[in-house]
Amino acid sequence: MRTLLVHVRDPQFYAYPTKKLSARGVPQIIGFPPIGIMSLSAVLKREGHECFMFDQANPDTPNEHVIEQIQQLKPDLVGLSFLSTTTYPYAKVLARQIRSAGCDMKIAFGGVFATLNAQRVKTQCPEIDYICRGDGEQLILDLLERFDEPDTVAGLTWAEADGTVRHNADRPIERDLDQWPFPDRESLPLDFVESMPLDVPAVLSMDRYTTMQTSRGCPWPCVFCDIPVFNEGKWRCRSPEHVAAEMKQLQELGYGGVYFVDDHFLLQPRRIESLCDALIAQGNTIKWGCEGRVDSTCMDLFPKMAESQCRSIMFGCESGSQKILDRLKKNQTLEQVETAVDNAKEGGIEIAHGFFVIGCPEETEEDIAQTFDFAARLRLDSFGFNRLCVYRGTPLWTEYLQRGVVNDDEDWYKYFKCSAIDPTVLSGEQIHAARTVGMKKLIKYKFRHHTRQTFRLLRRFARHMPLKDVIYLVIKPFLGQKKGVTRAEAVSRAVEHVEVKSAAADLTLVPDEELAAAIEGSRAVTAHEETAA
Ligand code: B12
Repeated sequence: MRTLLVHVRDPQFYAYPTKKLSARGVPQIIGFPPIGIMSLSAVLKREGHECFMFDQANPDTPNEHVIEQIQQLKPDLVGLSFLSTTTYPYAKVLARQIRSAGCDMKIAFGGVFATLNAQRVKTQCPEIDYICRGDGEQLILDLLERFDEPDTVAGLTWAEADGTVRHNADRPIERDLDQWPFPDRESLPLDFVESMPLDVPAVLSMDRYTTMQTSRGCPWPCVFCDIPVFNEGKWRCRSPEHVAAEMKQLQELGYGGVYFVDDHFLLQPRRIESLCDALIAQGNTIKWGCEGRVDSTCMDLFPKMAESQCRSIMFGCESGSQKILDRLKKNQTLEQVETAVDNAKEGGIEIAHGFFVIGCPEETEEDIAQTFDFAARLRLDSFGFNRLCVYRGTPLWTEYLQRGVVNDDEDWYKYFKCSAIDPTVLSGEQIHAARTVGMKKLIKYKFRHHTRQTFRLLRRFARHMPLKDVIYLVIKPFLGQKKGVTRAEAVSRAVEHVEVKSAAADLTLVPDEELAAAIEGSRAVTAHEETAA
């Protein structure tokens, strides 16, 4: 059968075309590749199905183009894949446009947001035939085989002819991940490069870049994360041999950077050790990066990870206040954060990155100041400070329901900065002011006390960004507010994403009837700002 898969995304959010062709002669995108649809494509092709992929990070494949292709290729199934609440508005509009162009094949949604909100999504989007929940590999095969018996496909949400929504039983969590082929990265005529201006400096290189998932899930109950619900609190992994074989294939294909998008990579010491041994034995040259908790028991393996080309580890540090760490149910201490970062640096990891959140419930300006001071003292090479947001499916959302801060029926498809809705959170202005003060202190401290480390990082930035933009990044917190968008501000916005994230959050609040116009409007504003810049 023939399937057409689209990775839906807001092209202005986390994906920037470089406006040049890659060495392979295809458009080059700064961003993460859509390994969800790439994984499905590999499985479909292995079973003899045809599969065509589109990633809307590519400015040449807007909705109109995708619809034209659907009309030409006449697939049996169109699968729309999207990650988060922020992309749901775009997926909704695309589905409606496909239907209004007269296409009548089956359409399916998949991904984390659709999984966690399946029945509501099916009710709000009657244009969609199926919501595919959880892992998609076996599900999509079963669906193609039993199109006309949707009640027999586990993990499917669909509707009877009279509109009654049916929510089939969950699919048992798949533990044997080695059975799946490596993602089909070569069929999509796009190359990805990481580097700036992403706000997650995965491995910071200008080489051909991709992501890989070596395990799925995370069992910890952090209040802001929905992954334990998506994975039923379970963690499962691929064998080290399977992962090493994929790295070998990527090396042969000319990839230079790989980021493991596992929810918690640093979990099983024996597995990591075997993987590193295999990578070292096969002469791996790909720089790789991963994320993990600071209470990992794998820290004695950091030197071996570095030897196998692990360049970066991203830690969920979150806060410099123990009170806030406890409020977020991080189950970690400030000492553990410090030890993990020290161990990474001692172990030879080039980039230790810290993720922090500000704007948390019960957080004071003093707590925010402590967070910036803590980040300054830690031996981190890079850091990101995000405003805490709340999504349906997280423990924080459940708390907000109980406190009457959100309402499931009205708010399920929205995404809120906590400061916008929770009275126990400082106001947006207070957080912004505390952030500016904290950032200034942090930058001064880094230059004074971690001088070599800071210059090394700036030099790395300068390899991938114009020097004046790097300088602007450093001095921005010291500048006052200006009117209009300067070129440097546009770059900084791309790097920091603060306004872009805000706009994405606002878009989820727009009523359905106004959605298409709002998306067009936001594109027009961005295009205008780019011209002005
Ligand atoms: C890598 C990543 C990113 C990358 C982008 C990756 C990309 N391709 O564009 C970056 C860093 C840019 C990013 C940004 C954001 N992210 Co993010 N991200 C992830 C992460 C860690 C891994 C995603 C991934 O690659 N998974 C691996 C692939 C193989 O899995 P998959 O895509 O889910 O696909 C599988 C199934 O879902 C299913 N499937 C998917 N689509 C379809 C379609 C069909 C038809 C079928 C049958 C099946 C199916 O089959 C696939 C194979 O099993 C996830 C966490 C997670 N575990 O999912 C968070 C996650 C998706 N991100 C999240 C968030 C919040 C964001 C941001 C909004 C953050 C922000 N405020 O800026 C942005 C939004 C970006 C966007 N455009 O949507 C949340 C989403 C929560 C929510 N309810 O919205 C998650 C779940 C993290 C979390 N812990 O909460 N993210």
